[in-house]
Amino acid sequence: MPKVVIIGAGIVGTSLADELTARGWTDLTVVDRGPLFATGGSTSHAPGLVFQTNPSKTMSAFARYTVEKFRALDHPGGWAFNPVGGLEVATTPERLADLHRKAGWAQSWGIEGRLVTPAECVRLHPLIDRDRVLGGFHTPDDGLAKALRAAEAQALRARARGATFRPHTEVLGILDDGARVTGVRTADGDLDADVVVCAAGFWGAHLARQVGLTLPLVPMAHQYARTGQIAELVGRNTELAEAGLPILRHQDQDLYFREHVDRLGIGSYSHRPMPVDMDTLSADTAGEPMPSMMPFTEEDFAPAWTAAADLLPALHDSKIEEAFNGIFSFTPDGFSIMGEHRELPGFWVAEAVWVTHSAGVAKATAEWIVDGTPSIDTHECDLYRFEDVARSPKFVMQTSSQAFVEVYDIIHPHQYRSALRGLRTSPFHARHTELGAYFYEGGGWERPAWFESNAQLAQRLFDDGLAVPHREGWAARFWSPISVAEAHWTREHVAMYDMTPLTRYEVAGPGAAAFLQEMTTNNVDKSVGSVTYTLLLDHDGGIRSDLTVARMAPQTFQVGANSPMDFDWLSRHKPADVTLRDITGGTCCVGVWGPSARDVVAPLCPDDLSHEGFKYFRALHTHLDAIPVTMMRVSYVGELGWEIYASAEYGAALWDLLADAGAAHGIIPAGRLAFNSLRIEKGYRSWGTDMTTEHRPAAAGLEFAVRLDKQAEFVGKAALRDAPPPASVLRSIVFDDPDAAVLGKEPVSVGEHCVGYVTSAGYSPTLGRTVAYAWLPAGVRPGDPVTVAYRGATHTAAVHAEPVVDPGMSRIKR
Ligand code: FAD
Ligand code: THG
Repeated sequence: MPKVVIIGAGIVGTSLADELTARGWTDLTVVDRGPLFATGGSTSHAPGLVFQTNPSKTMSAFARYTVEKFRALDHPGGWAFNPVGGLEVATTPERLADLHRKAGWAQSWGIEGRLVTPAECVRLHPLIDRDRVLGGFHTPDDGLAKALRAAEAQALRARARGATFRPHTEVLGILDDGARVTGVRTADGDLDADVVVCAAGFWGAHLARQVGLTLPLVPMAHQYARTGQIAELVGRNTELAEAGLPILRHQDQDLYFREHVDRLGIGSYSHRPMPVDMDTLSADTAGEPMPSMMPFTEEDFAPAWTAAADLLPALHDSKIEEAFNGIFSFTPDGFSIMGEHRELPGFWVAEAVWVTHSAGVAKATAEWIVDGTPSIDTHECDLYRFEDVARSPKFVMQTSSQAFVEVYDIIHPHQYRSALRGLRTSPFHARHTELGAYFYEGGGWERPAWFESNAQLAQRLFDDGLAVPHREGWAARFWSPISVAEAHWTREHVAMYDMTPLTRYEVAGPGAAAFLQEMTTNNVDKSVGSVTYTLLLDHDGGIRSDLTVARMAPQTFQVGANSPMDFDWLSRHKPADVTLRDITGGTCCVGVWGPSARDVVAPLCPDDLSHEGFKYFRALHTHLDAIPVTMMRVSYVGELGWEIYASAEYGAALWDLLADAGAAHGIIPAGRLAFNSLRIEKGYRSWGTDMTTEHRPAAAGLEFAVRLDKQAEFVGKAALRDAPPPASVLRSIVFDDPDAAVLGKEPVSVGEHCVGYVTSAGYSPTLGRTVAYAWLPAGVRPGDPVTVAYRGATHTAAVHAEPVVDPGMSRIKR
């Protein structure tokens, strides 16, 4: 049986000890630098509010599991979870509208919740000033976690199964034998281990750095205060129950509230970000009750107090009695950090986890460690989701501070970071700027969303009758009708797209072909010049990514991938006779697509670009004019044309060459919005949004990329053989109203019942309607009507046969 050491006996470490021992891994020791179980970490003072609704399906599922588990925990001291319910109030019209979006997420992810009137808000929480609120969102299954009791109850279960808990044992170092982790060093001596899990809370980044691992988290102070006795609360709660009113959020003022018997606790995110300097932590917290508590800074709390009393007038007769600046972890994207150190097998992290998600994260981590694959999609929390640039101290600090400031803000799904822009630009960036590109940010890259230079063309097309949806407000943000014209023009003429940010690797060496055969689902061991669409699966057959694999030489492949997690996955499995190199940054790519693409490119190329001379899904090293390029006849937008790659130094010349040659054919630059609309109407999925490890190929409509008859025993093959038919499948739906827009994650209903949710959506220039992908029960068939709830409106739509556009492939294969 493997020997496990868990560093940290907070809510994460104890929950993980429970989950691992429950799976039979009972040779387990949990060490903590503090006493048990009030260790002095963040868990020791967490007020324990658990709001389950989250834009992320995974985070909501983590929270749901935490609630379910804590409700059933036994502790002699009393409850570990008090299901008082949750209430969020809106005091602005924007927030009220946004509560509809939240209600949508709740419905999509299966959390009970409903919108309530101001009168109902007051009925649920009588301290609320009726005149302040415009409405609320009530979630009856939310509530309070008693974090310390939950930690102890889980620890006791683990101990009963054989686990040991060692207080006052600080881990000073991580031990390894050059290949794997072998244990930890403490002041009391070394502890052997095959698996070490860092669950050290905000101290974790410090520990991980010792083994060369950057955990992008920032310990931040966050203010929490308790009032004196409040007359209106006297007699409402017993000491044991502590609370009866729902936990309350007032996000317009960055505040949350809970009862402590006859007092109120108030948490505030309205203050400046207060990152904690770990080098001076001991000095800064000297004299405080715990090492995770900084002295209270009253002036930072003043506006919060005023705003709190505005909402809850009973506070006017009260004052703050105790308060502190508590420390916990913030990450650049608000997600936790989970996974195994690639360079030091056996060293795992479960970091930046709220009490809310703790049991869910622990369960997934235990499954990952014991079974090799978590049963839930964890990609948003993956340790290796960060681009290199996102690991710099400056980036981590700035984006995590931003995440703190925005924690209760209304964030549009297309809203991109404003700080630290311009870090990664393609060689076409100067041209894009001249052309009036509106830039989105993705993976650190500047990506044109549309081009103002196309405004006149768009106007002309609209004047000539091209339909354009009427969008205003939320759906019109980070959007432009120009994108409709760009998409339409691509289908009618030709456009050029910056594909530089598309992640690409070179996989080379004597073992390259065999390696890719073993890692992916399709047959990639084909002739030089072949391109194959193929999938990376996990061991359960869940989709980890979709790739294009181009064989450029007998032992050299170019792989088009999706995220740094693909690099991580391939690296972990790579044999010694294969090299893997990320070539994204040193190269650039422009997609030239549309019916006139050949007319633009062929005259520049010495090779035969005819349909027969350069077939669909083939690749070629060649030249365009004097520029060395690799061309791939692949089109994510579903048109005739090529992805044209070059070494980065040729980029500017390549763009100008294509723009000049294309002028006679009306070539335009086009952006991500058009790109996205076209790929959706063409039926192409986007990994991470439309499908994840939660889905097997058949469910996602990607079985065509799986060759079960392939000789290689590729990763996931066995699981697919045994897989039952999928219960839900990814479908295309088309909205009836030409102006209907959805943005993703909206609940989809058949009749009265919510049966699924939207993943991504775009306005189809071909149909003049929004087309979306949605996960739906397998029994819901093309032609069936559905409804989609969008911020309080209900849109009707119908399931459509796929692909919606060009099922015969006549646009591409000509
Ligand atoms: P911790 O509880 O900090 O546990 C980590 C443990 O590791 C500590 O016990 C520490 O002593 C130990 N350790 C560290 N380094 C070492 C070492 N080298 N050797 C041995 N042991 C070590 N979350 C919610 O979900 N809802 C809330 O309402 C909520 N409110 C909050 C309010 C405040 C004021 C604060 C500060 C946080 C709040 N949180 C809330 C966040 C929540 O408290 C934390 O995210 C959570 O407790 C983290 O749990 P953990 O087990 O990862 O960390
Ligand atoms: N270009 C390249 N690589 C990529 C992408 C890309 N890798 C990541 C991501 N995008 C992969 N996604 C897709 C999705 C669909 C297609 C290509 C990449 C595609 N599909 C054809 C179809 O379904 O009709 C495949 C047909 C076939 O298998 O022959 O073209 O954009 N380089």
